[in-house]
Amino acid sequence: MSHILVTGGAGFIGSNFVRFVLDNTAHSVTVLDKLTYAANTASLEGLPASRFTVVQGDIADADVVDGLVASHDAVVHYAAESHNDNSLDDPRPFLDSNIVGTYTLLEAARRHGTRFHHISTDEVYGDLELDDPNRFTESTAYNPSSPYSSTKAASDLLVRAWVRSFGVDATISNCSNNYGPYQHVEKFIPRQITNVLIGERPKLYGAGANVRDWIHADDHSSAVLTILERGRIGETYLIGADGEKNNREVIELILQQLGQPSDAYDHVVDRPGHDLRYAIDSTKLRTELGWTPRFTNFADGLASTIDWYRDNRAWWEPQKAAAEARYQAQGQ
Ligand code: NAD
Ligand code: TDX
Repeated sequence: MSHILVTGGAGFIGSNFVRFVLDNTAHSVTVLDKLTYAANTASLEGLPASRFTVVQGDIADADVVDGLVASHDAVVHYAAESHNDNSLDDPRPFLDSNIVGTYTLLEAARRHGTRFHHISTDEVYGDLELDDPNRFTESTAYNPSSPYSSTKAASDLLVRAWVRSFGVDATISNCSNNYGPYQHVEKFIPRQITNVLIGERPKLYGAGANVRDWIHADDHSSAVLTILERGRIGETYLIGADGEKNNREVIELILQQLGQPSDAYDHVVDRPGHDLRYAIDSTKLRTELGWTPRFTNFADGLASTIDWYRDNRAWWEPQKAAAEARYQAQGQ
């Protein structure tokens, strides 16, 4: 049995991993989270107090980080500023949390010999043409586009350097777009579901031909636990579930599943520098570690996500007005 420190555990994917670990293992978990606008402690309600604690703190605060890293067997590092649109508006918090925060954690892992797993994104590889037969693999060259993805790329490179130069016991995973319950309403899928639920029209950036490779957050969590337990130190694993869909298809499916006409959405101003397509080849993770996703039908996973937002208005309603005010200021 291990004590795992989960940074960013009050966010969307971090809280999913915390629930997954507590449900499926005997490990105990401490969450370290700054509780930014993106966090929601309601996502962690009802977890067993004997195996679970939350510490509010900044991963860039070396004093807080040192004691926690010293007293845990492993760090799983999710904490980050995560939203591309916000990074276009104000990049600075992305540098502080994603780069300096990761550096601070790595230094503590180095001092204390603590196992470290770094959570990253497929966006570090830039984007693909719609008709490119290739998908991203572990050997694709880094080519990030946005302030967000460039800070995530920087953090990955720091981890690789700390493995090679200082012998830190680290692994990295780069995952595609996640969906599921507990995702902040600023993100694409929950924004459109909650728009329909409050009588607003969904908002599609540009023509909506951009492709994202969707994976359910539960499948991301099972992959991360697999890598934490059996991954080879120093290795990178790509996580994906063959879920490519363009944004227009996703909006139309959401509208259909909510009983609306499938053209009842608005086109709004496109994201500057908008990546065209992401696509993951997860062969290494599947063949080397035997991982497979459980959610292989996107329409079914989306339907259960819609049910969750319909049944959990108290979780998302307090975020909605502020998120939409930010979009309105950007013409989106
Ligand atoms: P999120 O925005 O929902 O959650 C991020 C959490 O990190 C929040 O709880 C926030 O309070 C916390 N945090 C931010 N800065 C912090 C700091 N300085 N110190 C401590 N805590 C801090 O994000 P998410 O979608 O759950 O993403 C989690 C991780 O997964 C990120 O590293 C992101 O890059 C990566 N990722 C996300 C996706 C996706 O589709 N959402 C896909 C691949 C990878
Ligand atoms: O209202 C919208 N309309 C729209 O068309 C919003 C919010 C988004 N979009 C488009 C932009 C993207 O093509 O939908 C797609 C998905 O957008 P986001 O949810 O903002 O995700 P993305 O930019 O793809 O990044 C996500 O996946 C990779 C996460 O936010 C990142 O943290 C992760 O690294």
